[in-house]
Parts: sequence; structure tokens; C-alpha cells
Amino acid sequence: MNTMNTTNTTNTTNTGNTTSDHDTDRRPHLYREMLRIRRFEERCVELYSATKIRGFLHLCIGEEAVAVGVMATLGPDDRVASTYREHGHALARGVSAGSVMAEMYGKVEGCSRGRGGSMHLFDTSVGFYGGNAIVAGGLPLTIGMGLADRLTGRPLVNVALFGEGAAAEGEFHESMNLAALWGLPVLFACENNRYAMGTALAKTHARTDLAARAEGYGMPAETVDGMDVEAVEAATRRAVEAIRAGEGPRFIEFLTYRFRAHSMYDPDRYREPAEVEEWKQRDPIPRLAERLIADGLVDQESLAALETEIEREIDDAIAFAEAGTIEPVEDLTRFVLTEATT
Ligand SMILES: Cc1ncc(C[n+]2csc(CCOP(=O)(O)OP(=O)(O)O)c2C)c(N)n1
Ligand SMILES: [Mg+2]
Repeated sequence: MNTMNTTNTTNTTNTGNTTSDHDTDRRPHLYREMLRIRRFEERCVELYSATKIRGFLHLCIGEEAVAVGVMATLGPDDRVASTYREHGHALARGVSAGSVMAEMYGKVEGCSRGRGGSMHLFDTSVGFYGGNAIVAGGLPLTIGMGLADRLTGRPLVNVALFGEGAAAEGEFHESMNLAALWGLPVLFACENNRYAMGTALAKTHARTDLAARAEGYGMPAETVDGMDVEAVEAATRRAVEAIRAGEGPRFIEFLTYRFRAHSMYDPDRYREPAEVEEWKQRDPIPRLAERLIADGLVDQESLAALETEIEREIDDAIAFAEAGTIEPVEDLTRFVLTEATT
């Protein structure tokens, strides 16, 4: 039997071991991470229907290749700022499934003490600077962090993940301009899934070629197949190496697609079912499985074993969240103002 040599459990991170070991085949690891995210979010749908998870819930099902391919190229001290569609980013970056799930349950054991929920996952111990409900809100964060790195000479990379809808925001333009002007170590990673809520990009922009627009700000840019994790990983690695070498910011547009609605409240009436079906044919998970099987790296037995292992990890995460604590009402004003220290 082939065994999937991918070591990542609920509480370990995958952020530090990826840049040097070009010799080992990383694809089983990429596969495992995409499957973890897919299965995690499928369970979130069930838990949402059971009202265990409340509030907003935005799923990245279909877009896992971007999360996994990008995170696989980063070192432990690099930083990531994300959007409200960030479960996959957080899990791939190394925030444990238990702490993400507890956060969605609103429990103190969650990565943001249960105060943020699905849209505000945050864990600086793995360089994950949120989760941000504001479209384009993460971009200026990476500019500040990138400026700090430049001033102190740290060879780090700051990644801003955002949807193509961010291109309509002032923060997008200001951030791109400053990053290029000051040569900051920032990767702009755009997840172009064609829609901002129900609005297609062409309905809000005269020019839809986002990579060309990034070049207009003075930074190298490219467009990549975001449904192919190997292509995502390769392009991001090139960009990250250039940024770390001090060459300034880079922009990558990943062409991707969300298989589900914008959020749990979206009736999804603005796109044709045939379009969704067409993109499902490009699902990054079976696409990689086929290659792994063809190359003899996995077989049906090892794939089934991996499913069981992931199911167990998610069961554990749910049990952890269920057993968690709701913050007492009298504590709710804590952290609103800085607490006095003696
Ligand atoms: C500044 C701001 N304006 C409007 C909204 C409302 N809003 C929430 S999601 C969204 C669409 C964003 O689409 P995109 O950036 O493409 O990300 P996707 O949801 O496709 O991942 C909008 C307009 C918001 N959250 N923040
Ligand atoms: Mg979008």
C-alpha cells in the first residue's frame, strides 16, 4: 500500500518546512491539505444548519488550491492577511482545526476567544493576521508590516489574500501604489472567483485584466490557473523568492471559482448552473488525485485511509468546540480598553 507521507495534525503547523525540501515530492502534502479544508467546510455546512455555528459563513469550497499552494511556499515568520473567506487560509497556514472550530462556535478556546467567529480568525503564533470583514481591509495591514520589515532589514514576506472585488476599493489602489513606490516585501494574491457577492467583475470594471492593472502600478504580475495547486505553488514560490531577495512587491491573479453561494444567505441566482458545473469539472482535488495515482504516489487504499484520518481530526475539532466555554457576560468588556498592568 502507498502511504501518504504528509504529517500534519490538528495542532501542528506546516509553515516552516516547505522552502528547502525541493527533493521530496510535496504533492501528497498539498493533496492532504486541500482535502482537510474541503471536509472541514462540508462539516461547517452541517453545523450551520444545526445552528451550532451562527452568524455569517463564507465557504471556500472549490478554491482550496489557492490557499494550499500559497501557504506551502511560506516560512514560519512570514505573515498573511486575509478576508472573511479565510477558513482555508487559516487551516493551511497552521491554525489548528480545533481552534478554528471553537472560534466558529463562539467559544473562549477559539483562536480569537470566540469574539470574532468565522470572519475573524486570527493567530499571530503562525503569522495569521486575520480574517477581515472589510473588503480590501487586509491590504493596508501588509503594507505596514512590509514597511516595518524593510526598515528593520528582516527578509520576510507579507501576503495579502483578497478577492477580485477588492479592486474596486481605495485601499487596493493606495496599497499597491505604496508597495511599489517603497519596494515593500508584499505579495498581492488575488483570488479572482469572478463574482463579488452577485456582481461579475465586468459589471464594475472597464478593464478586467487585473494583472495588467497591477503592472500599471509598477510591479511584476501574472495570471495563474487557481484550480491547479501545482501551478499556484510554482508561481507563488517564484514570487516569494523574488520578494525575499529584496526585489519589491509582486502580484498574482489566481483564476478560481467558488462552488457554493457567496455565503449561507445567498440564493445564488446571478450565475447559470451550467457555469458552476463547468468549473466543478476543474475541481482541484480530484484533479491532483488523478495525477498522484498516475504517478504511483497514492492508491485507493491510501486515499481511503487519508479520508478516515481527516474525518477523525475534524471530529476531534468539533468535540473540542462542543466542550469549550462561552465567555461569561461580565467579561465582555475585557480587551475593549487596554488592561492596566502592574
Ligand atoms: C468595504 C466593504 N464594502 C462592501 C462590503 C460588502 N461585501 C461583503 S463581501 C463583498 C464582495 C467581495 O467580493 P470579492 O472581493 O470578490 O471576494 P469573494 O467574496 O468573491 O471571495 C462585498 C461587496 C464589505 N464587506 N466591505
Ligand atoms: Mg470574488
